[in-house]
Amino acid sequence: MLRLLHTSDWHLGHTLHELSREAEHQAFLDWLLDGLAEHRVDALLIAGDIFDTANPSAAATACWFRFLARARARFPRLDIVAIAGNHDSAARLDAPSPLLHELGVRIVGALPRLADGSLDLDALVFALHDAQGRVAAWCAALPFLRAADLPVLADLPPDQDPLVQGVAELYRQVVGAARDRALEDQAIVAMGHLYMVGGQLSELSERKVLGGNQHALPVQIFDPDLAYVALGHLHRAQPIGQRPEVRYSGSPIPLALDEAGYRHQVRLVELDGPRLVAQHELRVPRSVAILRLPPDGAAPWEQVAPLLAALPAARPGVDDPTTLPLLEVRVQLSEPRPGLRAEVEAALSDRAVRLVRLGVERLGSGGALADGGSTRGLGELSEEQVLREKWRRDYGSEPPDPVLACLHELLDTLRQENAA
Ligand SMILES: [Mn+2]
Repeated sequence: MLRLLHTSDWHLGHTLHELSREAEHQAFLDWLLDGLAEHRVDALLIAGDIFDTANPSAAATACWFRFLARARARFPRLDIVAIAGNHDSAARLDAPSPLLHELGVRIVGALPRLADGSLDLDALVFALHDAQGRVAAWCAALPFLRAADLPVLADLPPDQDPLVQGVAELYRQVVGAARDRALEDQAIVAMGHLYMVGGQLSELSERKVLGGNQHALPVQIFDPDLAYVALGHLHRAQPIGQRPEVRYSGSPIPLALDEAGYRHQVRLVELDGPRLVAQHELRVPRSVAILRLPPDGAAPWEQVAPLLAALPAARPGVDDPTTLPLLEVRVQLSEPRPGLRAEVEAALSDRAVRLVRLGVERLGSGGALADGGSTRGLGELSEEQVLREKWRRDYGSEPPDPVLACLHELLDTLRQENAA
């Protein structure tokens, strides 16, 4: 029996509308270490996007190394394999490899090649060991692939996409090398950071991938003899192509406000001999709450204000400011309210929350003046007509008289100044 724990898309160093996620990441990593013990995990697979940016902060880098050091100290026999995602700098992830290799941590940042240009398969295929220290599986790991990583395939039929076939060819080579090494009772596991056909995006938080991998890849690039495929890139956990063994684990913490209602997880995978026998979702506890008020979408300020007033009061000196709930406020406007942000901030000044976003919804269609039916140019409209049109678009109503009076007063002043 071999127990794998599959996770991805940690995005260490992530900020949500400029608020640090350090406390959430730390809580996740503490929970993960305990989970590795509780579930007697033999191998930890981290399928890319370890960091949020190619140039992670010192704090994010320290968090990564601290995790690896603690995992190694606590679980001397745990196999750890991590690949680069599209957010990671491959070179930066690889840099400490000589040191980490000595600690039994396998990192695949850039695609490693030998002097003759062929893949360095020994740097892409790793033995995974069971609790008795026997090799129980082989892991074929490819990092996020860029267009320049892909082989140029001669004689490709015109109906075949060269990028898709290039990725498929690399998996053929690396999985083939794992097969060459595997005995009959040893499983083969693959890892990748890519966008698969049929994958469900979390609307706001996955960066559109560049070059070769903006193409969604068909699930057939993974042969049916693979016991499990640990994928990264999509932030919601899901199997692909009705193949329960081809899986995204999703990210462990919410990376966008629209993930507030989604339960983040890591995957616990059990292999027996060459076969997958069970997999479980391990839900990651939410260490920092995400609140959206009102919960069902924007409402007029008069309805939102009491909701904010009802939030728990701040307890200075008692609350840990880094773990206070993150709050999105959604207000519907039927007319301009220039002081809204100040009003919201004042309402929250003594509440135990952190404002991440103030969303404003206007009642009108919100289109630009040029959209819409009118074929008249701006020069053919009077100033008042422009204001009326714009107001209708934004608020779905006619501007109130005092606003129109203000406009005419302003125009009179301008005309007098021009005449003088
Ligand atoms: Mn990601």
